[in-house]
Amino acid sequence: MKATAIAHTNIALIKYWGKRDENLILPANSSLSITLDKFYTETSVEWMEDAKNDLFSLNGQIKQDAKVAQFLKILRAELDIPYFAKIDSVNHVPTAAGLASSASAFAALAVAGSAALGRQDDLANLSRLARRGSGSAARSLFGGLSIWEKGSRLDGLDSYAVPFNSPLTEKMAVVVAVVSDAEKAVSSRDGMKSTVLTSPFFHEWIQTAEEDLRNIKSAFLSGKFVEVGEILEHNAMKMHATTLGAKPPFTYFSPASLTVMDEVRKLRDEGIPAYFTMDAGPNVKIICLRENEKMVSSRMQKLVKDVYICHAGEGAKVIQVD
Ligand code: 2P0
Repeated sequence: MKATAIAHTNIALIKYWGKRDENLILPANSSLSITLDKFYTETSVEWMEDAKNDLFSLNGQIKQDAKVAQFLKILRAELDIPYFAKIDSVNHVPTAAGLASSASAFAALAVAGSAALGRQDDLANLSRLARRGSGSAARSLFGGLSIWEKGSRLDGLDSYAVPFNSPLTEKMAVVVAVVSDAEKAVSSRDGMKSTVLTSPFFHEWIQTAEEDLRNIKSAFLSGKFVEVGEILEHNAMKMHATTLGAKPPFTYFSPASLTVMDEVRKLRDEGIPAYFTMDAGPNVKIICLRENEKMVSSRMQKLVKDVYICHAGEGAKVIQVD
């Protein structure tokens, strides 16, 4: 009754920002992401017939984590199992990368939790399960590009991710410019909630995000990188604009994020197609073609401390069953 799984982090190119159901973690809009090859979480789950409580360790240290505790309750209900679990999780995400790991964490936990019961859940089901831990985790089930369909059902059964193929997937690089590894002041969960409740821009964000998704899919299918880049950058900036309209207003931009964005614009002026995106923190991810990744990375190294070059990574998988 023990299994180990790995899942990689992902970066959204069309962002998930806002829930239509907080409890079931159902998004207000569909999103599209690329799974990264460099950063992943490895998690083993052992369901223990005699245990009186769950035991969770992260990077070798026992931790109390409310989101993990809640997710284990959901796993027990969904997988129909009465036992508590022993969970050992290791994040292969350098702390200095300042990248959120909840996507890889809950994807790995869902996959290992199911495999430890000897179940053969399909990927859609595992994606649905992972979503209950953290929305973006639904997308980490798949390698390359993945689309999390928002679905329309109240019970969320049609809200899960599916893989999406493009001739660009293997040609692209994601250069992560680490501006800061500090804990974010406003968590994505709280930030999203406040935006939904108070930002007058939220409605427009949702309307245009669906349009962005349609357009980026078509650009990806026809292999038009510049179009992909323009859409993803605009989409990210619109997401961040909603936070300035929230009450109280907040932003994930830091002065250094803006400096990095300026440098990306300069690269474009010089003829290098490179585009930026940002998540619920100050680090900037630059999407470019592999052929330009070294140039982009060396320009970023002059501005920030840490830079990582990533490519499309693989989907979540079971690596051991004991
Ligand atoms: C995304 N983010 O699409 C967006 C863009 C951050 C900015 O998904 O509340 O940790 O656990 O569902 O998945 C981060 O939010 O939030 C996120 P919950 P999650 O990647």
